[in-house]
Amino acid sequence: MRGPGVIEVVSLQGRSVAVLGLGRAGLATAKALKRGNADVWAWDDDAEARRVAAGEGVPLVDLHACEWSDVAALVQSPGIPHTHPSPHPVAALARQAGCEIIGDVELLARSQRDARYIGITGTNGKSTTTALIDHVLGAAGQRIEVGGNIGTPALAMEPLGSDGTYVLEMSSYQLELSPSVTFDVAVLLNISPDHLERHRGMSGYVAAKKMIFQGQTAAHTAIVCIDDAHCRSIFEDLDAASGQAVIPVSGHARAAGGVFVFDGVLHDDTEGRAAPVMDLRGLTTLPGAHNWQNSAAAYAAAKAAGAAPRLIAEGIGTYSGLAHRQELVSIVDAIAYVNDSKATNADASAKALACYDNVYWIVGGQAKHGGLQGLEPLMGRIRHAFLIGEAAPAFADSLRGKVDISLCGDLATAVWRARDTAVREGFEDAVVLLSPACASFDQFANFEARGDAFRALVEAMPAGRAGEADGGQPGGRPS
Ligand code: UMA
Repeated sequence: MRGPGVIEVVSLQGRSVAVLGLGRAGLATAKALKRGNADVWAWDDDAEARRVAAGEGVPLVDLHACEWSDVAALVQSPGIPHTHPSPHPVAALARQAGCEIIGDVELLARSQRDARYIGITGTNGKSTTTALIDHVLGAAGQRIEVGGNIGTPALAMEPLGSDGTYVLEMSSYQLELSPSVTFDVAVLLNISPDHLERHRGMSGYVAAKKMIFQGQTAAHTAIVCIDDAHCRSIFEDLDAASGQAVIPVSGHARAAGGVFVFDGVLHDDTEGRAAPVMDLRGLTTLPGAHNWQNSAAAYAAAKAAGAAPRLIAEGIGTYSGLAHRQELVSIVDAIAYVNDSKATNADASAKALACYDNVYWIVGGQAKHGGLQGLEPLMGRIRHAFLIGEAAPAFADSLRGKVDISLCGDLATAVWRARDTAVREGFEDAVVLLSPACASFDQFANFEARGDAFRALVEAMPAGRAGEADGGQPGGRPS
């Protein structure tokens, strides 16, 4: 249930507020501040972004060369460094002038004080868990707005009163810029190395993730997945401090007093009965063991937010999945086509590869540090790898001798060759999987554009055995 309206940030009415970065988050911030009658000084280092912002009525001031003594706050886009590896020059000027540096979620919490807040963080799975909580609570009849790192900027959501809940995916960047946000329900999924240069190493990254629990008291709930050592230690600290309610969650092992998945069955032990709730095996929109962790965390969060267990289970069962994350695009001639374009590193691709037995794998793009490292145990699942983009020659070297490979250059060639090969080999449960383990920027604007291109190619694919559609030429494409 969604109501109409726009957020006005009135807490800075009449004050000068600097906004740095005019992407999605910054533009929404500048507009919400302007609606609340703040004196907005907005800036982006990119001339095109400034041109777009000016066209939308956002006042521009060069923040590199302005008078900082009267500025009440600097609101930064989350991706712009304010401490490490080195502070952006504008952040350095603001700090010198004693001006607070915050992000859009902080402004949301200051302006929508009556609403409830659910925050979700973790290295992997946070978008899926956020979307799942949104879906489950929405299906249970609650008034929900969903945003944050998942895509909709915090200040582009609608205003909510005490009957509403913001469900926010929180990146480590956003957590660092939200010094006074306290979540009624806070979820930490997992922690593995990521964004280390921005947090000055692993301990800084873990500390940023831990901020999801800041300010919580007995009225709040902390949900911590205990499947990795960092999160287990955070759980133990919170549990020992006995401030908020602390619920342990596991995607693969029993978690006393918490919510866990064992042998694919979701269990609820929060009332001391370890009651089986639902079988997660066979949910095609939540494939793989990594999604068991996401489902268990979403169940725990929705229950803490007051939804009935029966409605939560129904909601998990009817979840339709997120685009670009193991998204089943279509089944053509008994071959499944799966779009996992969001998998921009080997760790993310590993999770998808582990879900299928006969994979025709489209991989490549702009390689990340470590390349395909860590994927060796999954090679038995790959029938053939179709290599695209800049990374193709290096990936060919690392895959040669382990799996069959084809150098395809672009995505369209890879899709059609994968289709031909899968049809010809005739394995049961064959999957053509786009899971690139790479950034997209060498050939696409972003991972969404890459996934959309894959979807369009699959949707344009006629049924009928490969090669027959164009008169029997193997590898042929329809016009
Ligand atoms: N900019 C400068 N100076 C700089 C660097 C950047 O002016 O030195 C400007 C850029 O020109 C750009 C703007 O700052 O115009 C920032 O744009 P952006 O694309 O980085 O950010 P937004 O469009 O505002 O998107 C942000 C989040 N981006 C990042 O955290 C990098 C989005 O998360 C989020 O969905 C969106 O706000 C809405 O809340 C994306 C992301 O990549 C998905 N997140 C990272 C991740 O998931 O790993 C953390």
